Order: sequence, then C-alpha cells, then structure tokens
Amino acid sequence: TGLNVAVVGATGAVGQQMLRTLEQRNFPISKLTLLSSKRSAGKKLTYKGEEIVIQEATPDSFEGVQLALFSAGGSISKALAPEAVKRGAIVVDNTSAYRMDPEVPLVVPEVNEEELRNHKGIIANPNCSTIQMVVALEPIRKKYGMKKVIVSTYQAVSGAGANAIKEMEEQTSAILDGKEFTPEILPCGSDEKHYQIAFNAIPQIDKFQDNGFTFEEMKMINETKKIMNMPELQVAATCVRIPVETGHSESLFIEVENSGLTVSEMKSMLSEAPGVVLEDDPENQIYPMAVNCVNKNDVFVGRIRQDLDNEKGFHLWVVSDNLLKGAAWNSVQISESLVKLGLLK
Ligand code: 11C
Repeated sequence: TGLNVAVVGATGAVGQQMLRTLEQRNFPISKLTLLSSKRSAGKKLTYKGEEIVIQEATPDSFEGVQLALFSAGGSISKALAPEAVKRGAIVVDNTSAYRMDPEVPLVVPEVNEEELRNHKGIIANPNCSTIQMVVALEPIRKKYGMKKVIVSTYQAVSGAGANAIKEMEEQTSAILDGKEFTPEILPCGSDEKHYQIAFNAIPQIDKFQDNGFTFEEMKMINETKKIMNMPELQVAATCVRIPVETGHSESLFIEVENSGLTVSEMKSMLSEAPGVVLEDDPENQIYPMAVNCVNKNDVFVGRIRQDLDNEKGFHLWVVSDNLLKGAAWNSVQISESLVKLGLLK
C-alpha cells in the first residue's frame, strides 16, 4: 500500500534531494513517476535501488497521481499544476508561481501546519531563505510577539541550481590556474550582466524590482508575513550570494513586542523548538556554520545576543541546508503532514 506519487523536475538540484528524502523517510509510495521538461526526458534515476526512466511531463502524466511534487521552475508549475489538480492530485509546489496567491496555503509545518486544511489542490513551499528564518522566529513570536525583523543573507550557489554550482567550481579552478573565464549564470540567469562568484560576494539574488529590492528580498518580506499570518510585521531583507556550495546563512536583527525576554530564555525556547538545533557556546567557539548543516533537515541557530541599545532587540545567526529544509525536506514534510491530517489518502 501507499500513494501514487509524481516528482516533477527530478533531475534538478532540489529534485535529486527530493528523491533522497522520500527514500530516507520511507514515504508510503506505491507508484513513483519521475517527470521533467523535454530536455531531461529519457534520463534515468534510481529510487530504492530501482531504475526509473524520466518522462516528459504532460497533462496526462498526472492521470491517477495522488501527490505531485513540483520543482521544475515556475513556468512548468503554472502550466501543469492545475492539470494535476484537475486529475485529482494534491500539488506541493516548490516554485514561486503560487506562493502569494491568497487561495494557496504557504506552509512551513513547524509554523502553520493547520493551513493545509484550507488547501484547494495546490500547496506552496516557501523560498529557502524564508523557511529557515520563520522556523527560528516562530517559537520566539509565540511567547514574546514580533515587531520587526531585519535580515541579511549569505546564500549558497546551489540555490541557483546545479549549473550555478558548476559555474562556481569552474571559476575557482580557472582563477587558481591563472586562466580566463566568462561568467554566464550568476547573479541571475535571466538578467543582463553576469559576475564572478568565486572569491566574491554578490549583493543581488534574482532581479531588481521597482522599489530597489530584489525579488529574493521581496520573497523573504512577503512570504514571512503570509506564513506567520502577520501582515503588520516589519520586515526588511538584503540578500547576498557567497561562494558556498550548500547551506544558507542569515544574520537576523529582531525586535520583539513584549518586554522581559532574556538571552538565556531565548536559548531555552529555541532548544526545545521543533526543527531547531541550538548551537550557541561562544566560549567554546560553537556556532552554526554552512559546512556543518549539509544533508541535515534542521535549522541551526546561534550567536544569540541582546542588542546593546534596545532591550527588546536581539541578534541571531541562522543556518540551514537550502536544498533540504529550504526545499526538498519541507515539501516531503508537508506531504507527511497531509497524510497525518488525513488530507491525503
Ligand atoms: C536562491 N532562494 O537561493 C533562491 C532559490 O523561489 O524557490 C529558491 C528560489 C525559489 O537563489
């Protein structure tokens, strides 16, 4: 017994983690179909030791599918997610196509699992940098309220896909070998100019919007308010790409609503919070680092300090595997919640 599941975009950086995560969690699957754009159709991937040939995704691919996990880019989700829903599937979509649609729940199970009950077929998985941040914010908000969040990110290249990882590696070798190279992908494939990522930090992720913020920054701002159900929350973000392969890091300044919070209480709340691992022991130089979060599902929090001028202000450092909690694991976790809540049978 199990579910008829389709994974759309199985060959991508997230898609591959999706298969690994489904396998590791022993998710109840009776039939697994791997789908992709025409370009990757015909390739093979292994699931639980069995080879599966990837097929081109078409509307009819979703006949009989109960759960479809989409991670093949916004245009494929826009075209095919409604087709999957029409054929009776629940879609968990990992792109930004439906996230801000008021009809679509945007879910991080540690924060708003109950929103799943309101789904109309499509459920959106938030942006990676948003997910890890709200997992750390929610336990604090619950007890002390939340007024303001200012975040600066240090984001890994795998967030921009498998080709961006390759670009960083090739540039690094070229520089070390004293060879020429031409940046082609980062900071943003569809933008006009491309810059070196190796040995650099680029303050642009995705395209600039009319208000001077990038789309990645606006995703963090708008998605955070929606997931936490706090339209009034003050949020600002600066998103930066750094030459790390996997693991997004974030520096947060938060201002809570109520007085009385101390660093030791925040540490004890976070150490008991779902999905959070506290790594905060400055005396022994213990703090979260990108290299240590890879292949782990948790969100790591450390460097917790009270602001020196504002007793309701706190600083935190938050790190997580952007392909797992930021993408594949959150999608599989949503799927497990759907089963648990009896919404997927
Ligand atoms: C990055 N956060 O690191 C992006 C990737 O909206 O799902 C995720 C894009 C998204 O480049």
